[in-house]
Amino acid sequence: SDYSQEPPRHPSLIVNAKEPFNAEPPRSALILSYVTPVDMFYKRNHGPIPIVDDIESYHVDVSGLIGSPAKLYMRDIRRLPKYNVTATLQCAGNRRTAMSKVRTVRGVGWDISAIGNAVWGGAKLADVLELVGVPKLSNVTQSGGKHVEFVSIDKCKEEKGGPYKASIPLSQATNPEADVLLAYEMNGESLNRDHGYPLRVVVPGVIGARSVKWLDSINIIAEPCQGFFMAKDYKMFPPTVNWDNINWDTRRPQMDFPVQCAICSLEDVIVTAPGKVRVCGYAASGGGRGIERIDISIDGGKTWFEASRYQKPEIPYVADDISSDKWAWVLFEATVDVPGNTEIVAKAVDIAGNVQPENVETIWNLRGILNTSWHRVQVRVGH
Ligand code: MTE
Ligand code: MO
Repeated sequence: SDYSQEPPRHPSLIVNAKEPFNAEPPRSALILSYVTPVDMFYKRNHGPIPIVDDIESYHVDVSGLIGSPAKLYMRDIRRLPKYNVTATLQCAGNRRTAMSKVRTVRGVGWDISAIGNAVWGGAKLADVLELVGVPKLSNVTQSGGKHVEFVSIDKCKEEKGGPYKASIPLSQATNPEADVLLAYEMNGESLNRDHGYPLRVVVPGVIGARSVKWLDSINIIAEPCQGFFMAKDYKMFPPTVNWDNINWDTRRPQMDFPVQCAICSLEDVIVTAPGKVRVCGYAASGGGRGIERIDISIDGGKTWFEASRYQKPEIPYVADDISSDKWAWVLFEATVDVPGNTEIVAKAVDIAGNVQPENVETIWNLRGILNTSWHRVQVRVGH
């Protein structure tokens, strides 16, 4: 593979793997703004960043179980109504490093910043599919299509040199309220190469792995995509499953992400004088389930109080209304008084009442995905 033409990146990103390039911002930088700046947004790749230099001839082929195949050029996609959707993208591997401390897991290590919140601009996939003859709110096409597969331009070793791919159900793809986008803008600017130029899928509320970058083609298919990242990766296994007894077919590809939160204003272990400490972070839940509240403890989880939260600042380049913010994270804040050595904990509750699990041990899995355990910070008080 050729990594000689990678785009420039912000020097303060923490690089977890160089080739393919995988990097996240320092946790303290992640919460400086509600909308994550593009250069500070985590980058998760499985191969070299493709180069699309002829935007005139660039197009998406739509085929499979539809009436007739179609070719969509950028001008066709830009002609459709444009939506700005504020959505948090989170890698299923976020917080993997902490899970690997329980027992070894396989995968790129991530601290707590494999997540970001952006305003994605583009056409709704439901409109795109309607344009090629698949009506809104379809569960199945006339020829039996039930899933929408996205195939990329990039090449990755897991696919034996083939492209990255993923699929979502047709019912989600054709539902305008699911806000699935073919996005050509990120935070009001043209998408950059790292994040999928010229066109990427954004599936709000779902693990990042399904938001295929550098879209090459769309296939309407009968069964979920059998690509590596759907069939042999990004599945959640119980703690008893190991590399000797794993049977990938027993589990569904992970789609929605569970309720999550993390403290970003403090490192895992802090040394401080007695007194006030600012506890700030993010909370998000998948499937369009917003955040109900964030609980903070300064005694390791014995007693709790509620953090204050905010979600809706003015976003200048979004004309009138953000069509919805149910896909977006909330940032939270609390100022606490630390009496002595202790553990600060944060846990979030989503609008369905789902709560984060107390311990990482109970959700340990061999791929190290979906570490959503209570986020803990050790406080050592010095004088
Ligand atoms: N799309 C392609 N074509 N290739 C990839 O490697 N990585 C996926 C997804 N889409 C990937 C991809 C994963 S695992 C995640 S978490 C998100 O993209 C990351 O998107 P970002 O790099 O824009 O943050
Ligand atoms: Mo990911």
